[in-house]
Amino acid sequence: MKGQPDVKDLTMDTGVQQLITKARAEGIETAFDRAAKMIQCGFGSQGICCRLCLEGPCRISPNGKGPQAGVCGANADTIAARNFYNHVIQGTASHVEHAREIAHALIETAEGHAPYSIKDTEKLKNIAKGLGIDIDNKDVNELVKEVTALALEDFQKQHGTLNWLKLKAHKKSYQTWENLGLLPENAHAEIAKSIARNVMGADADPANLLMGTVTLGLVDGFAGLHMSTDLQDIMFGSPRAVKAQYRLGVIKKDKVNISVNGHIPLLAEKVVEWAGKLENEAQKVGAAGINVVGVCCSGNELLMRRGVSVATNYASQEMPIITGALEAMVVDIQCIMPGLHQVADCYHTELITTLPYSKISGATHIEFTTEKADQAAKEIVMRAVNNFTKRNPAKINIPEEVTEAYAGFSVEQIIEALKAVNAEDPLKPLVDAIAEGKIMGAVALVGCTNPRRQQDKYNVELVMELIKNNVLVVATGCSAHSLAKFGLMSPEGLKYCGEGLQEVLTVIGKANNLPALPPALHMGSCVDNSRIADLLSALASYLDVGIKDLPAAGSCPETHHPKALAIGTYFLANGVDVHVGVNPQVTGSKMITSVLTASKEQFPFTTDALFGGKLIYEEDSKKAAEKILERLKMKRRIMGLNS
Ligand code: BF8
Ligand code: SF4
Repeated sequence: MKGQPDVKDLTMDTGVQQLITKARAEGIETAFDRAAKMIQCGFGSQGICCRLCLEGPCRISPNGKGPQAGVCGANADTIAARNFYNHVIQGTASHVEHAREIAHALIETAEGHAPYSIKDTEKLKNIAKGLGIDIDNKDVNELVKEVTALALEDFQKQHGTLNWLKLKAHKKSYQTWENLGLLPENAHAEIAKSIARNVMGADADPANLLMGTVTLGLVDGFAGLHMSTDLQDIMFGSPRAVKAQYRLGVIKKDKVNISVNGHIPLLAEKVVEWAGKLENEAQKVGAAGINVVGVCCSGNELLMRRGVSVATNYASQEMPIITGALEAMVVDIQCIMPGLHQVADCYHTELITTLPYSKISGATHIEFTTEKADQAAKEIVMRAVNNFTKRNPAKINIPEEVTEAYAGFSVEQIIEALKAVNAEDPLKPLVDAIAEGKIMGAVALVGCTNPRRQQDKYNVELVMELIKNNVLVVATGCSAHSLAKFGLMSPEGLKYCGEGLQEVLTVIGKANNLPALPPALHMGSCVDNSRIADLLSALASYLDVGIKDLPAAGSCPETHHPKALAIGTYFLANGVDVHVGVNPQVTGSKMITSVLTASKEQFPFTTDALFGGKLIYEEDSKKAAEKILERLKMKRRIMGLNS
């Protein structure tokens, strides 16, 4: 079609380019083309459009020439603060609901009502001990019941603070939050309070609204991210290093292909299990077997624990369907494009929703409950098998490329790898390398891909720049997939690293029978950003400093989801600098922009002054890398290290 952008400008992934071209030829519109057509609202882009009541919508004029307050008198600062808060509310609610689902599944498992088992009893015992539970003479099911009772208490307790916050928070961060009166009470109450205070005519003090946002960021971190990861590890096992395949070439022409897309691994795990059990059914319809592939964070969950291949990440989630060889796309919740349905309609692919509160009109709905997990998974796999015969061979076009890369770097795995270098004091080699300047610092690449940005380019460019400057990189979410595709999660990526980092990765790699560790370590899905926090917390405790003192930062160059803002708030509250490469929609307020992005020397009331970390908004990856490096060096100087 005339006027459409060149596919090369939409994504760096040649497989995705191939399929956007195919979709265009078939008259199918994808997210990339929709994004190119979308006219962005200038007011919304700057966070100064308010739709909180029916007096509005009200828009503040950013150039000062038009209205400077909404009908009720709310100014740009209040409106931008509320909009930011609303994003964080949405993100937090998503993660908290994820954690609650897993807690319930664990209880049902312990009570014998759900067809799952407890895979990591070691982690169960550690978490139980950390929560203050006496573990002596108790069997696994008793311990699960006690641990999950304390998890569910975090959704209802009326006094004190979250059990998971007490379990996981670094003591210095805890002190800061307590001193500022920011400790959350219970997850559900904090979400409800946040909605109530953010409503028209309630809290209108932008500074106070931002403090409320931080409390919610803590809820996201502890009752969302940490709780989800911990309970999932107990149930499905803590990840260990795996070699896996990435890119659309993991879809196999001769097999029944099923993709899982979403976040909560309860159903995805079962789909993999049933795919294994029903191989013979696939052979009956002429297929060579059943191939489950991952998309987005469900993909990461299966990848980390089972080495399941990842087909693609967020922005290109429609592409597996466009190969013409996908029999079913199974989705649960979050980051699932409603547009999948329109694309699936053009093929034989069955889009299957599974949760009662997350449906897409026109999709097949097979309700998933933990009690009936086996029935649901079996039905899904059988539907996919039956769909194999409905393929249109003329429409099949699967990109060939596949990249091999490592994943599975839980904190447990990282410590294990370090123990091969120093069994008694595993963190010492890492800390020494940081002190000697062989490693300049650590950056977590997190978040998404976004159809508005050239896919993978910004994630990859930023990391290339960082590792060249000896920054150790860990990654989660869809951004990890970007890095894997371009060789940064394999020992071959060593050639892109600076000398110091090369040396350290080689020593640790060799001690673990690898030529080197990959320059970027895949730590999991988005809830697994908790693993990054755990690693930082362990390093801070080892050095007897705060997390805020470490030369560490987070970065999401291609993010799109409110969850990323919730996660970012949690890391800012710990004093970790957070870079975003996509407009955070607050720039219409000088005050909010300053609080979040100015350093403590520039402005007295900033997240930098209060917590020790600030937001860096920079769309250009090279410039972002420079800004991140500058902050890492500043933190090194404060710690007395050479920069
Ligand atoms: O939680 S990285 S696009 S799939 S929001 Fe979504 Fe972003 Fe992917 Fe996972 Ni996270
Ligand atoms: Fe307008 Fe105020 Fe209503 Fe927002 S809350 S829409 S600014 S009147």
